[in-house]
Parts: sequence; structure tokens; C-alpha cells
Amino acid sequence: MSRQEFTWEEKENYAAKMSIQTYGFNMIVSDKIPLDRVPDDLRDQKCKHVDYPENLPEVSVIIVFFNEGWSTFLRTVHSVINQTPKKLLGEIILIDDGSTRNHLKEKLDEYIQRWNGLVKIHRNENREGLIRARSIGASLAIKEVLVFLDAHCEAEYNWLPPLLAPIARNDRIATVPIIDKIDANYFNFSAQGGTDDLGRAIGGWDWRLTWKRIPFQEKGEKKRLVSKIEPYPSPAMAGGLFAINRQYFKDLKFYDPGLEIWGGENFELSFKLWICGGELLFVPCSRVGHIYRDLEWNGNPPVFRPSSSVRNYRRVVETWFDDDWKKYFYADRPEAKNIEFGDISKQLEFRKNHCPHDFDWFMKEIAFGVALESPPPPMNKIWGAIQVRNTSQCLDANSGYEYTGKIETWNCNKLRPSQIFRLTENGKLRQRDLCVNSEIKLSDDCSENDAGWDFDETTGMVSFLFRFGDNKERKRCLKFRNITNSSGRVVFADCDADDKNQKFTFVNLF
Ligand code: UD2
Ligand code: MN
Repeated sequence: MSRQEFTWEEKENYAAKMSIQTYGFNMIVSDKIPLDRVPDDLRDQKCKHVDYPENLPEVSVIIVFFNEGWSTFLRTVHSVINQTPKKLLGEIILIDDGSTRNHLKEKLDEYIQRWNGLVKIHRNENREGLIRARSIGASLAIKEVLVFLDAHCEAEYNWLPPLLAPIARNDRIATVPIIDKIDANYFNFSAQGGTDDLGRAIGGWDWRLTWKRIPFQEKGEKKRLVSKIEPYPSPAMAGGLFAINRQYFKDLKFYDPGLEIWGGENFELSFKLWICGGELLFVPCSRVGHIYRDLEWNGNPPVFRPSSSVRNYRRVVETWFDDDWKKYFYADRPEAKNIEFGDISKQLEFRKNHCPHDFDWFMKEIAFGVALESPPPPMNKIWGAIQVRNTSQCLDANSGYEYTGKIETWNCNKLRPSQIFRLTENGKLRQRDLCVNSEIKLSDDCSENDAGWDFDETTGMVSFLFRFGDNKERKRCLKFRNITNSSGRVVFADCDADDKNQKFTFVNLF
């Protein structure tokens, strides 16, 4: 086919698709949106009537970036300049974390000259990862308060004063704006929505340290009626967008410098803040849009692939969780035990010398909502890949990253998280926070047939106890059916200890 046979539209669609794979965003659409567009104003009406103090501190806005798209990045800078009162905006520091794409070199240097020194750029010699890049930004900054943003954000109307007011009052408070979603394809704004009746959500986690937005909760007697727009405490932040007093962040020794590339630093700082006597507040009247990358992004760092951020999580858990709590992390992510996490003696020493609270206090006083929303998981009886004996086939929740499909079998591969299962002490067969149900599918409903799953190490049989009304029970066993050389199915069959297709081994591949 010759070139002319593609229509203009086909070419544009193709370019859009490529840009999504490269940047995570539809740059063809983004490039058509003015860099100075007026962002949506998703604040509660009441925010418009709040008076903020006149003499708020000046800020250094720090934006770290690695191989970001041009217009999405530039719109971040434009929006900060357009939406921030001049006298508060001391400097914008861009940290290039070893980007390799041409548009982020001379073209960028030249572009920022229009702001006469307000926008500064520092380039890391090597890629440090976003975490060390932010600490570098913090050590270069000169203004009283630091504000961090991802390189694909849009500050909304009057976003900064509400973020600064609590810090001006108490310099041990870090504040986080409400993060609105900017669509990666259409670039429209939408609120992520609250999870309580005042429209609020807080930051939490599950026990494998996946970030989770959960309902805001207050404790018994401390319950008070507050307005929708008052800043409220959150156990954790999402990570990318927050403000903190510069000297205080320095006193906290910035981030743990042993954290690599991506992930976990949001928990490290959140735990450090609370356990060492600080506070973390979400601020409803401060809103910033963030473009969440499209799932088609084939980006680097490979954040959703095995073990990329698990090392970071281990450092955080080993530093901040105490023994009573660590076990939940390792129950949920048993494979983490075998990933080295380097030296954390400096972190432990800092904690010992500066931090009055412990993790138990934190869970009881601040993060009680987290345990309600993500109850600590049961311990594992056995875990690993479930291999069909005498074959190279393993059970696999082979449905991409949605993990909702049927469990089938696939060539055993230790890099596939979809092959790691945990048989828990209460008879659940789990993967991540999901459970294998009686249809041999992963489900987020873990309530079905308590103690249903079992494994007999001698016979190798994996069984499920079906319970019916009238106290009737029937035990059935998993049976392998070979389909091709590299894949097969598992079904329920009547248990037969002589059937070689009913024999499995939990293989700890790590
Ligand atoms: C979320 C956070 C992000 C960070 C991350 C966990 C929000 C909205 N975003 O993921 O800020 O806390 O969780 O670590 O809360 N970057 C570098 N060097 C790298 C990789 C990335 O400078 O090696 C930059 C990147 O260009 C971007 C920022 O770091 O500006 C955050 O990365 P992301 O947007 O890929 O992270 P995100 O939003 O998925
Ligand atoms: Mn981001």
C-alpha cells in the first residue's frame, strides 16, 4: 500500500496511538489544547468565600521529570504560573532525571527563558529515580515552602493559598491538594469523588502496600462535625503532589535515599511524618488535576511488573512497621522476603532518635480507617506457584492486569505474579487481595465458603469444599486438562488420589 492511501484521520489516529504508548497520554489531543487553558474549577462553592492569611510564605515548586511529553509537561508549568499569586511563587525548579528525549534538552532550555529566571532547570547526570530526584530538588530550593508536582498536572483556581495556610500555622504539617483526574485521551477534568457523606476520601493501603483511597473516618469521642472544606488528616498521601516546609523536610532527611526509581516513597514520608510528630492533611479547597497514564503506556519504569517497587516497600516496612505489623506485609507478599533491600541502619537510627511514636500507635490513632477497609490478611499455610506434577504447567490467572478471569495453566514462569497463589490458614486460595472462588475464578469477594480450599501435601490434591443448605457438603478436587503444549485448564472433578492430573506441588520459585 502506498502512503497516499492512508487518510489524514488514519494517520492521526496512528500517531495518537503511538504517543499513548510512548508517553501514556494522547499527545495529539494534548498538543491542540492551549498551554494557558483555563482549568476546571471543581472546588466546593464554599471555598470561594474563605479568606486566607495575607502573609503566606513563598514557595519553590519542584517538578521532577523523566522523558515526559512536551505539551503536557509545559502545561504544568504554565498552569502553576497562571494560577499562583505572583508574590507567593518564588521559583519553579525542574529536575530532569536523565531524560533521553530531544525535546527535553535545548528546546526546553530555550523555552523557559521567557520567564526570566523564574523557572530553573537542573539535570541529573544519571537517572536517579523520582525519589532521589525530588530530594535533589529540595536541596537546591531556596524558598520557605516546597511544593511538589508531577510533570503532567494542571493547578486549578487559587490552589496554593489553602495549601500554605496550615503550614504557615504549624511548620510540621505537610499538606496535599485534592487530586482531580485529567483524562489521558480527552484531557477533561473529573473529580475522583469522595467516599464519605462529606465527599472526602483519605489515603490508605492494603497490606501489600498498594495505594488505596478509602473513606474518611473519625474515632468515637473525637468525632466532630466539620465543614466539607476544612483540611482533614490522612494516614498517607498518593505521593506526587504535596507541600512541606523546606527546613522541616530537611530535618526529616528528605526521602530515604535508598529508594529506587518509583514507588513506596509516599508511604515512607507519610509514616515518617506521623510517627515522628508531624501531621499530614488533605486540603479540600486546593485542587490540582493530574493525568493518570493510559494503561497502554509501555513506560519505563515498569511499575506494574514484578518486584520493581517491592524492594522499596521492604525498606519502608522494615523501617516503619514494627514486628507485630510486618507479618501482614509478608503474608500478602511472601515473595518479597527474598528480595534484598540494602542497608537501612541510617533510617532506623533516625527513627530511634527523632520519632516519639510507634507503628501500633499510628494504626490505632491515625490509620484506624485503613485496618477497617483492608483488614490484616490471614497468615499463609503454603504459598508459591501451583505446578501440575510431572509437567511444566502452573496455575495462572492469565487475564492481564485485571485478574478477574478464569484460572488456567501456563508454562511455569517465576516472573509472572499471576502464578503466585497463597493458601491461607482460613482456607482461602488468594492472589493479591483477591480470592479464587468456586468457579475457579479470581474474585474480590472473599466471603464464599469459609475454609473451602485445602491442600494435601502427600497426595498433592487441591480441594474445595462445596457447602449447600441443609448442612450438605461435597469435596471436589482440581484436575488438570492439557490443551496445548504450553497451556491447559483446571476443572473440578471427583477427588481421586490415583488420578495423576489431580496432583500438584506448591513451588516456591524464589
Ligand atoms: C504516583 C504519584 C507519583 C509517585 C508515584 C510513586 C501521584 C499523582 N503520582 O504515581 O508522584 O509518588 O506514585 O512513586 O500521586 N519520574 C522521574 N524519574 C523516574 C520516573 C519518574 O523523574 O525515574 C517522574 C515522572 O516524569 C513524573 C513523576 O516522576 O513527573 C512521577 O512519576 P509518574 O507520573 O510515572 O508516577 P504516577 O503518577 O504513576
Ligand atoms: Mn503522575
